[in-house]
Amino acid sequence: MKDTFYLRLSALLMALLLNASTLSAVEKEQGMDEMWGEEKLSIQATHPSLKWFTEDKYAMFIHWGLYSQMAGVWNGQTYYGIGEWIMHMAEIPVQEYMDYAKNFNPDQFDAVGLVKLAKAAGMKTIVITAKHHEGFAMFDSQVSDFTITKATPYDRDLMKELADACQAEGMRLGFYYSQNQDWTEPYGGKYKGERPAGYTPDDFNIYFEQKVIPQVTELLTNYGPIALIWFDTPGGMPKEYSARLVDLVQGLQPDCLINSRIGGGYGDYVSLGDMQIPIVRPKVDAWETVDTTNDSWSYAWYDQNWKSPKAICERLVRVVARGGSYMLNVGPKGDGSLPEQAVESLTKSGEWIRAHGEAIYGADASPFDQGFSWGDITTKGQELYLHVFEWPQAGVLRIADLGAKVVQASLLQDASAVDFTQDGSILELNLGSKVGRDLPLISVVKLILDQPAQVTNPATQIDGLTPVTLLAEMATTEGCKHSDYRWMEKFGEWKHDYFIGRWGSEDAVATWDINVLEAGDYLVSIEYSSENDAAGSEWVLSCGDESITFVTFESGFDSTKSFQPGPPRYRNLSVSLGVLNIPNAGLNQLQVTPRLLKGKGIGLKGIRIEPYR
Ligand code: H79
Repeated sequence: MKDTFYLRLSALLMALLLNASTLSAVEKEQGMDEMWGEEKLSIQATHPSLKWFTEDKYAMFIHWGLYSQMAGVWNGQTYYGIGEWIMHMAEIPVQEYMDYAKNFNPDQFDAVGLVKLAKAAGMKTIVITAKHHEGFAMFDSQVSDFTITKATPYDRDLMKELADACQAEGMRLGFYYSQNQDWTEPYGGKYKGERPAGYTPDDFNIYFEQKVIPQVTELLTNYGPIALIWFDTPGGMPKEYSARLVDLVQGLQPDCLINSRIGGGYGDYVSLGDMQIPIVRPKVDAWETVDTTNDSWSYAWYDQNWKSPKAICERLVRVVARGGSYMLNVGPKGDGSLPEQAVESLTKSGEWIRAHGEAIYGADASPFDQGFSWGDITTKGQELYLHVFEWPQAGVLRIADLGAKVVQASLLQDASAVDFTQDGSILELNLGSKVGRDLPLISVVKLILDQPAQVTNPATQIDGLTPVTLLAEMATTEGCKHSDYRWMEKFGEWKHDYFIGRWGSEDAVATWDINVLEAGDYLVSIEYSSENDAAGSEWVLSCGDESITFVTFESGFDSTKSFQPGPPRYRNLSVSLGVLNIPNAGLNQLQVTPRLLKGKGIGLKGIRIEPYR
């Protein structure tokens, strides 16, 4: 049952539970994918501005609004989750929320300082919330009184200051604009108050004409060149509105890019699901991952889950290596200052990023569609950059089937030579020991090849040195299905798990292509979840004539169910299966098939293969 359909259904039920009083019929029909515009993966990357977008790679996202001043607290109670949703979470009445603007006084905001921080972080664009779902304009809008200049004690147009600072520092500027949801606007999507008498869903048109069109016009008229306009949650909004926005943006600033969450299948590039870093290269031309420095998008006093500088660098590299761009969010406090930890992690990661900019900016995706156990690869023509996240034990790193000869290998940090051998298809680099060396957060090995890499064998490489995890995303399936399981640990903070499930019969099979660099014994373990009715299922994991038979157990589910609405979150079990002999090096297939199926079988998340020594 834990499939996408079920999840859509649960998202729908969730929406009904939380929102029943204010949802229109159209809104009730949407699922999460649609709400995020995620199913729109067919976009053609033709806009000329995609040139800078695909070269720059890295942008700053800023979530800042009245909710930042609340910091996750309403009436003395803390609401855990994505902070910008506090109006929804705490069910704050519209008038009270609007009156709260009196408390917004961002006298610590320093536009120049912010732009300098983004620069130090290695970012090339800033995209800031001009209006989030709360409906509050963080700019001086003439068509609403719910603005920073009219509803707060503060009277400066900070978006103007930010625009000027960006201009002065050579930083691109973009605006986030919630075009569909507007919780304080009587005709807006998901209005949180009582709809006016005689309301029909068609009245969305009034909101759209009187607020969205004029405000987007203001944003694209009064703030100089706008690189990007970032729309969000189009779900339920008829396609014509998206089309009108496209026309408006193109008419006002033809160079301005539009993300896919404009809805209706429009947009110049694809925004993947929030915080989603793809394991396998997405089959789209231009895309981005949006992510946060901690968990919440907007400032929340308790949220200390800061990504480390190294984690930020790794996430950027993984996105660039899959061909995408990365936009990382910070949430300023209500007074406009930034949490110290955000400044620190951005500055420290920025030092690495700028020092290794050659391997990031303007770089192309890895010639392999997936990463490696030790790290990941970016390229520029005949140059290959190996980003070593995990320094290999014994200092040896192996890659097979590059389809080119290595001419030179060196460390990017100091251009020191790296020893290598290339026998047949296997390249072996000797990085040496890391002991006693002053190494950067991530060491990058630069390879110069005699021609651009030509990978004809994209199978996952089992290098015989490091443990490799074959994830569900990398498998092909027959009679079973890939599923994306999402859950929230705190409100609205979506986590993803991918697995193979819905095993239809004992003929079903999941297959991983593996390129085994060294024949021999491997220790195999699997990670899976299992509902009670699938417990006692029996399975065979095989590679050619060699196999291991095993039985699976109920994995139990997490108690977050009682705290958050939504489907139960099944726990994953990690179980060691035993030793598997792989007699032949080269291309092999690793397969999992049920031998005795109960229920729909397990949710298979991954298989770990480790040299048996
Ligand atoms: O701006 C950030 C989020 O506020 C915004 N997108 C990022 C960039 C966003 N808006 N909506 N969502 C993300 C999806 C959120 C859905 C949820 Fe819910 C809100 C899940 C739980 C609360 C809606 C209401 C769906 C179920 C209940």
